[in-house]
Amino acid sequence: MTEGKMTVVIGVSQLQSTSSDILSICPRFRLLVIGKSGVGKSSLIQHAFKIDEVHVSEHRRGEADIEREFIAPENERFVLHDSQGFEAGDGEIFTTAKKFISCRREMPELRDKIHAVWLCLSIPHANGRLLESGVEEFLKLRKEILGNIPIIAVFTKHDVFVDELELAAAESAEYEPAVLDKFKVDTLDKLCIQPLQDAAGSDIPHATVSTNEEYESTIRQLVDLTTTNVEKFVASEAALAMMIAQRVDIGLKVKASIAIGEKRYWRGLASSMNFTGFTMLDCLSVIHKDIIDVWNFNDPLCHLVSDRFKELMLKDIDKVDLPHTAQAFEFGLSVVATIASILTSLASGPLLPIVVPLATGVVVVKWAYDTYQRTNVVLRRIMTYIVDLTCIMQILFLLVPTGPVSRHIIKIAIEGYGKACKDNIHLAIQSHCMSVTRRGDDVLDKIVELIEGHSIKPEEVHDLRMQIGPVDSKADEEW
Ligand SMILES: Nc1nc2c(ncn2[C@@H]2O[C@H](COP(=O)(O)OP(=O)(O)OP(=O)(O)O)[C@@H](O)[C@H]2O)c(=O)[nH]1
Ligand SMILES: [Mg+2]
Repeated sequence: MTEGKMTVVIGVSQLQSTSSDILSICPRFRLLVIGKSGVGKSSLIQHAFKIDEVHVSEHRRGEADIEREFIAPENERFVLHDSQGFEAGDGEIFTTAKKFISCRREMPELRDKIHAVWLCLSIPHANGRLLESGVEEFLKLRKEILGNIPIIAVFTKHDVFVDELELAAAESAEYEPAVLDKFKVDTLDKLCIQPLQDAAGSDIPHATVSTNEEYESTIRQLVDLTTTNVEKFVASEAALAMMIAQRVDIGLKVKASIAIGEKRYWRGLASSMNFTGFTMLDCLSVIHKDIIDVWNFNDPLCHLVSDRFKELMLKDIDKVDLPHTAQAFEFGLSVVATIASILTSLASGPLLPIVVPLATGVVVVKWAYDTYQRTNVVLRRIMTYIVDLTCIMQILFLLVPTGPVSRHIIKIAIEGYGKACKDNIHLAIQSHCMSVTRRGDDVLDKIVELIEGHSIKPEEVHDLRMQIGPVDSKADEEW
């Protein structure tokens, strides 16, 4: 992915993408992960940011070097510093880490500072010790060492802890699920949370995680907690960089899309700020870039910013044969049912490429070359484009959690959206735009309402992916 600023230049004025502005201040989320060898640091990073195992293992076991910037080619929006654990308070690793943090704190630019620390700790066995003396020392001095940088204590391999307790409970005679659940909470409190708070005070944030598939929500909670703390104590640009970099929480993606949209172009829509003098294609391209940047898919061939993809997005915006009344539907479920049936038909029939009808030779709809004007039709087209694209991004989030994004999968997403709910959404926008000329806030509110009303909840993602079943991420074809 390029970091160059996307600008559309006409005459002297230009359209500057909002995401580029933010990413020029903070191009990557800079995370320091501390923990002894084998605690699960690399696995955790792999799951939170969805990077390849190859790159994780390239960054080899036991060779953590805090100074080294690790940037994964399949997700360039975060940079990792990996430190070994601190066995003794005065040890060399501890001193190196303190120096490194202090040096980064001195750096003036937000992009160079550490934005958050994950201190990874193994959950000890009964009566075992949580904190080695070096870690205890670090926690006691944390405000002095870290200043405002949020630190989150992360208890790893929660699944192993749960399995062990369940096994022990199953062997004992009085096994009762409700009692067991309380026992798990109490044990974690006694072994981890209490000792942590004794050393670091009760205000230290903590999370318990596992990289096992059915525990994905634990990683999401860690990512959410980190984002909230970064927003509060570091800077909103760094929090946005985290929302962009992470690939486990669909809710944070939607939130970041809205946050970036609200900053400039969506808000300015009805007041014709910004867009005057530009073609519709220019206006939509800058909005397109903002949204694609936020979703940060692994898209090495840049399909998502290609003209062909934009053409497909533009194609049905003016479709006239919409239903008369909108049908109620649940976005996630209806999309998934449609996509599952598309996949079944692909699997059972001959391997025909999916054809999203696109008249050959017609490059872009004619109106795309018209100059922006503040009319209800133009407003409707832009609103539709924003909502459509955000919906399709959500579908891709279900289909390709790790990427890479292929044209085949993009077409499945477009077709699935088209069949499942597009007409209803277009109808809602049409009726909104039919009435009197809109004020800016009104338009913005409607876009946000439609996006939020058609958003997939983070806790639904796992089940929806199961319903879709496996997707062949290697299959590809021409547009
Ligand atoms: N059951 C279970 N195993 C895990 C979990 N996280 C990591 N592991 C396993 O624990 C081992 C060590 O994990 P890594 O992520 O390599 O640990 P690390 O902290 O990066 O270790 P170093 O690179 O040596 O510092 C691997 O075999 C992982 O598969 C987890 O949540 N549950
Ligand atoms: Mg590692």
